[in-house]
Amino acid sequence: MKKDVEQNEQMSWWRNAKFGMFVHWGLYSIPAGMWNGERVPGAGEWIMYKEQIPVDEYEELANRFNPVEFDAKEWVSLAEDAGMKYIVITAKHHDGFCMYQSDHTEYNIVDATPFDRDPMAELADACSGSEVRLGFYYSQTLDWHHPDGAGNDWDYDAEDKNFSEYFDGYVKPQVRELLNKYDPVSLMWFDIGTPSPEQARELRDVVRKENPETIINGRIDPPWDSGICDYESMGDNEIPDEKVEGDWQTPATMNDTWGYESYDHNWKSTGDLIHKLVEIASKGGNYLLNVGPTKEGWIPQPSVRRLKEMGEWLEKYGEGVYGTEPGPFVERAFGRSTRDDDKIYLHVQAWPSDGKLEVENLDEDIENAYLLNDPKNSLDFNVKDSELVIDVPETAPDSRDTVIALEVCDSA
Ligand code: H79
Repeated sequence: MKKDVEQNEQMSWWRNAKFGMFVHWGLYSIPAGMWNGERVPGAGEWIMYKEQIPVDEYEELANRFNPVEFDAKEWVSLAEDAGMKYIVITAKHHDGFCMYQSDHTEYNIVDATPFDRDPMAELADACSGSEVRLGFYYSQTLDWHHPDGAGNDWDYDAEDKNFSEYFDGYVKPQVRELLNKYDPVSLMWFDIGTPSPEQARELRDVVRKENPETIINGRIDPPWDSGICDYESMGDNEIPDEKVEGDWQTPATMNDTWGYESYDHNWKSTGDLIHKLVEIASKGGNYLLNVGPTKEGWIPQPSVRRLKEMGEWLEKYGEGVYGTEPGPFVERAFGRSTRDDDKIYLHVQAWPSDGKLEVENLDEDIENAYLLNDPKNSLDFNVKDSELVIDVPETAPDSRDTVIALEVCDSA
């Protein structure tokens, strides 16, 4: 499923990045999964739709949105600590509320809330003083607030809707506005597909015209494989079984929701998250891992802890992730592999109990082997038939994933 990639050069930072932070934050963070005292099952950012909350009533949430604990610098430094190279945040999700000051609607965080600050401007500012790039999620098709947007048939009669009016008169100007106002926007993340390929192309052209370097994700594109985008978007939390040619990304949650839900404690362990990052890298992809900040502007502590632990792991073993490509094999009993031009990285997740790591059918000339956390000390190894056997310490330096670097002879 090779994508017809439009921009090779602009993609290079993203290819190297491998790991980004997704942020779902909006009015839905206030009810946090509860409506009229009851839990609403499913993802928190869908609450307006699931409860068919009338626009007038949902709008009232804005009067109470005052996330005074929001600190853009802290979020960006958390991303840095986690080893994440970019942030993609909801500028507008399906509920239609704009998390930035827009000239095209007053239904935005600056004009409609007591908070009276523009968190997107603050984030853009914080990112500009860091290595972390900024991207925006923008719901281009669903908009439950706009009378001509798709999805809300409890307030608006579908027959009265004029989607082109919404798309041409509102979506395109807002996308232009975002790209202009928060320049540079490194990535635009659209969702669920645009109704027609023509509209997807037009929207792509709006982005290209404002900033040719902005990367566009796969969900701008209705069939998702006609090459209107710059990379393929997998389904939510979907990791493909095998390696995939071309550029792709898995957007994923740390628990079972994108927007904050007060009662969702079903957190994946740090080990599981590291395994997912490595699995995605080993298949050539990019991991966009979500946090759902609270109505106060806090990133939930369980997320912070996991992200910091991932960052500590990446601090030691990141060379086996960033800038890598799929390795010589997708999966072995002990773990996975990635590679770059002169090294293969073995991600050992099931440590051998006898101090011997056996790697069969590795058709490469190995010159040197060492643990990435201890590069000065080479590991002894020998090759018999086509089996490589490496002498490794008895206990795993990291029981979740220890990376062994194999320097390979330049065969090119
Ligand atoms: O932003 C996150 C989701 O809100 C968004 N994509 C990720 C990144 C998304 N948009 N659409 N979908 C996901 C598909 C949604 C399906 C469902 Fe439902 C929403 C299943 C349950 C709630 C729609 C409403 C189908 C049943 C009820």
